[in-house]
Amino acid sequence: MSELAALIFDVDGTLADTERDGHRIAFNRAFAEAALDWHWSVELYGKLLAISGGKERIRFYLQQLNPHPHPHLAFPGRGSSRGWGYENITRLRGLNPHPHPHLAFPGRGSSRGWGYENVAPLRGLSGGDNLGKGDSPDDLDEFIADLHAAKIKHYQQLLASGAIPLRPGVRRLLDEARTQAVRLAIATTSALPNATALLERTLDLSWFEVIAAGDLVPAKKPAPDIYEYVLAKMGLTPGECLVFEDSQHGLQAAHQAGLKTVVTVNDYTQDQYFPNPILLLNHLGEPEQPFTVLAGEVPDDASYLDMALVRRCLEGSAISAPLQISKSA
Ligand code: XBP
Ligand code: MG
Repeated sequence: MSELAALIFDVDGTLADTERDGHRIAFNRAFAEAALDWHWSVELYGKLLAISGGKERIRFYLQQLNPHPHPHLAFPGRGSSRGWGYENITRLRGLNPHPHPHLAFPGRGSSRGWGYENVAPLRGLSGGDNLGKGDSPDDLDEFIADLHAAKIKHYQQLLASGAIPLRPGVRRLLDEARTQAVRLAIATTSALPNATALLERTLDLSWFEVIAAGDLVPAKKPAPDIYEYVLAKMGLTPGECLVFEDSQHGLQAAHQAGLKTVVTVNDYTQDQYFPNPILLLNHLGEPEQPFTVLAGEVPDDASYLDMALVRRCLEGSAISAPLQISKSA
């Protein structure tokens, strides 16, 4: 059996509840700033979280929900309607007046497919009203990149205002790990500036030996790539590490990389299906704020996750039966 060498943490939803009151608000502010009349409600955003990555999420929204655009996509210095601006989206809307009624969330491959392969059939239908010069998948990429850059700025402003605290037990566990010289790393789907901004604001960047984030790997969670990257960078085997995640995608990514995982659910993930986590908790717990164990085994007197329990988790095998947790759990 391997000795514990490192803890690897997901960021969003695990270190802090960043999604509903952080990323979501930042997306909406970026949309408003770009004069788009898009709004991601708490409920809709919960569904959109099935798509990993902010840029990918915007692309999916454009592709699958065919949103009602505002006449101006105003990015300073870019012109008001360049490339994938109003006229193009309007054209697509006109041709497809009944947007997809459901959020079907197809597999990762197909959710990437906005661009010429989708536009081409519509061009045919438009009776020769071809898309203009400069309308290419590259233009859409640029549009999404601009929108996402604006979102990053708003997210960082939210963090700077102190709007997003750490979840219970996170700071305590990290402190304890550091006193025991257990190495620390981050594996997140979020863009690097967003991850580092949260760490700087709430913890200390220098505590983390590796911060693997965003586009560093081509395939985001649930693909295992980000975890495989961290393991390679640290020169560790999966058996020497314990992962902390909050979502099904995260658990899948870690499992596929062969890593044992503790899951701490939150409002957005509490109804997800978690096959075989080592431990499923509502949060890591504090001496004065005990955790609730949703699946897995802990000693009778354990009320929060400390390093002794972390080591026990690494020794244990995953719980045997896949569990579906319920809201009341
Ligand atoms: C979090 C995500 C991210 C954030 C937005 O995944 O899915 O997409 O919602 O991040 P994880 P960016 O919990 O694995 O970190 O806008 O920075 O991409
Ligand atoms: Mg997460």
